[in-house]
Amino acid sequence: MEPKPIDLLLDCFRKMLLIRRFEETLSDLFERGALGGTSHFCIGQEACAVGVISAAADTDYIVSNHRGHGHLLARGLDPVRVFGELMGRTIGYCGGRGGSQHMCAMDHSFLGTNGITGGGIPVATGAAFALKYRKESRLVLAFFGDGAANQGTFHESLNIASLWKLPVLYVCENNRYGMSVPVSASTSCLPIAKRAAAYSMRGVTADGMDLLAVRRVAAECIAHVRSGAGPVLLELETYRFCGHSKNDPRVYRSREEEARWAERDCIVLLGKRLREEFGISPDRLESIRTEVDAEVEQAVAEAQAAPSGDDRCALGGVYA
Ligand SMILES: Cc1ncc(C[n+]2csc(CCOP(=O)(O)OP(=O)(O)O)c2C)c(N)n1
Repeated sequence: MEPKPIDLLLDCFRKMLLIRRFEETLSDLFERGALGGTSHFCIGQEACAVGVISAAADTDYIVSNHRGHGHLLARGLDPVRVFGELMGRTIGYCGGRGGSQHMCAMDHSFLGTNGITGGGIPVATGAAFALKYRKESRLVLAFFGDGAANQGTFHESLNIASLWKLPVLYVCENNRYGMSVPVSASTSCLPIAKRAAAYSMRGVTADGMDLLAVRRVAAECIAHVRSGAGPVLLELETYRFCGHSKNDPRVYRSREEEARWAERDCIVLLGKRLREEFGISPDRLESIRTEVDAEVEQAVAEAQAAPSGDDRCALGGVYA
């Protein structure tokens, strides 16, 4: 039986909180020296991942980028195993070998995060070709940033996907910056969705801070793609509240600009709508928050207690 619309929205709210708490906790772990290397957090962009992925089927493929924890958790992956992967534990989705930027979960139709800017776009396009070739009704969600939309891979992929009417929804999370470069200084054509016209395909822009808007527009795009009418380019206007990666003092933008975007925090906006339009009590929302906080704390403890990979594990999956 289909869940009631309000239950779906509450689940979206819960997932957005889970992603936010997960990323904040990860940031703390780095600061305390409990984790090495770096990571890219998606704090602020939660409505994009949750809105699009909740509008798709669980069997639709996902291809993600370097900022992929939100996409993984929105698909319903186990936070213990995502933390485990980041900590190099054998319980991680790739046995702890992949880490943040090389994490896949084939049994969740998650084809992987990807550290190469724009690198996932042709992977998604190839997967869409395979689906069409096999006459499957599934489609591919390809997530990438505004910076990636300036890579050759973006243009090559959209061209062939449109020509061959491949079942792929290209989702550009325009968070206004590629590292320190504002989109206005890097991109000749704005909004980015307008570029779809160059490839005779549909291009749509939506408010990436409004979960309900993202879900509604994504559902329309997905229906179009699944009907066989060809790919769609969906651009979501959003903002990363954090730096590009772990050590980024954000000298390239003002605190005033950040404060303006913080007023449109997608979690705060959804909470407000759930209370005012759907009659959900503040207590109920607060108890979801408390549950999520406890779940994340428990997930970190379980992942930390799990065994680390050894030499044998490191060589697993090496065939030649
Ligand atoms: C081919 C390639 N060039 C450069 C980089 C370095 N790099 C890592 S993330 C990033 C910015 C990507 O910006 P965007 O696509 O807008 O995604 P965002 O980080 O904003 O989510 C760059 C240039 C890279 N990883 N791969």
